[in-house]
Amino acid sequence: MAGIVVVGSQWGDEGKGKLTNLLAAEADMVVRYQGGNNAGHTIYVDGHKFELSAIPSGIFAADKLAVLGNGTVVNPKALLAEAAELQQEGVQTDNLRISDRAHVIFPYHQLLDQLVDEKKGDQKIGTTGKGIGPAYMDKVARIGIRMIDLLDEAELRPKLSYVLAEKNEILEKIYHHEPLALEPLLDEYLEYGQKLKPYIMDTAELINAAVQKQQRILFEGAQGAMLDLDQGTYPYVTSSSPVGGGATIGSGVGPTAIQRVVGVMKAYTSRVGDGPFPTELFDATGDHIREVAHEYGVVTGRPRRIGWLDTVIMRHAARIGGFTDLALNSLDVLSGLPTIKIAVAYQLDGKRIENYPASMRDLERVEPIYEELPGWDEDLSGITNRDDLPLNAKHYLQRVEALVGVPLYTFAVGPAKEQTHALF
Ligand code: 2SA
Ligand code: MG
Repeated sequence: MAGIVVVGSQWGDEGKGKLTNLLAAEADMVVRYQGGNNAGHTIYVDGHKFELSAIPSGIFAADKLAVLGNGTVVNPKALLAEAAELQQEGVQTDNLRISDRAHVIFPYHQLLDQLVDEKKGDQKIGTTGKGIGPAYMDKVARIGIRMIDLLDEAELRPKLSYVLAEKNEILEKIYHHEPLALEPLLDEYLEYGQKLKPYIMDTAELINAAVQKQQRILFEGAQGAMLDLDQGTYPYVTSSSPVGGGATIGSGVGPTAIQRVVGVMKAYTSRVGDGPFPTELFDATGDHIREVAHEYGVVTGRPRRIGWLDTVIMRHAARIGGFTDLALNSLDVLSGLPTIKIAVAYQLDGKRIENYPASMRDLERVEPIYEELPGWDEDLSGITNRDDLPLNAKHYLQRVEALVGVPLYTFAVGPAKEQTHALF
């Protein structure tokens, strides 16, 4: 292994952090390549629960580098606060590296994120409100400010005064919000630059040097395939590319640096935020799963929407992401359900469709075609071997592999590291 990418195959919160933390033990470097502090990765280390948003899960292994690649967006204030929290818990953060080319999230991004989504009314995206979309907008519009700019006032001042004037006009004219002042903002961000200076560097050079040396690099995706800007349920997506391919652009390596793509999935589906969700459950089963699995947003605390496993989206995710393996989490959550459903296709206007439609109107109208499997009652939390699973749970895993068309690499029966079991 040189490059392995861990990606979400649903709408995020599949348990990627847990798997990356596990795999980090064997990696030399963990790299985040997209997104920012909209991510919420829950990780248990020695029985202690950590919730990471801005920092890569690799941070817990002091001898590995935890890298924020050029494709990420960085909120320096949130990043420093998260690092301070980790330090308080005894986790050192000297192994953090931040790309000099990563874009910076400013307070106006966060303000606009919230104001724009609010204004959309029933068309809102339901963003995390962290300024992610507006920061990527500025990047694409070529008016973004990068980490490197925070290290040089002569660079930052003209850029920030131009952008801020533009943002203030929008804030005042469209949203009737008071303008933000330049000088205090400039001072604040120059100070962040000084604090983060030891970590800011050309991370693509760092990562490519590791590739040359045949080191093991773990690329840690945030969010999931269905939130991908190109391949997800657009416009109900995030503004980056969580899919496997995003790892190359977002960290500055070529596609040849990647050998494996592990698609992380849950044994059911969850979604936080708005947008179509064909297998969504509005009944007691959905509530039961939400409570058993404690499905609430890590960043925002929002209750997550719950549904049955949908293999139409899983096949879509596997295809566009180039999955070589699947990692299935939360199998234990399904214990006690008499029947478990898996969507195998959709019905649209009386026709069976196997693929994920691009039209959101179609997607809102599709009816999932379910396969019903018998459940199991046993508590799975202590099971360490696939062969020891109850017959119906074993059968369930086989159906998932067959329907998605990708073999399972791991399955997990609980949140702890020890409850994820590699299959080879
Ligand atoms: P944004 O803020 O622009 O990225 O929001 C756009 C959509 O992407 C969704 N999104 C997420 N979905 C699941 N998990 C995420 N991270 C947190 C978590 C979310 C939270 O782990 O629970 O705490 O609410 C995440 N980040 C972005 C978002 O809901 C929008 O649908
Ligand atoms: Mg999450």
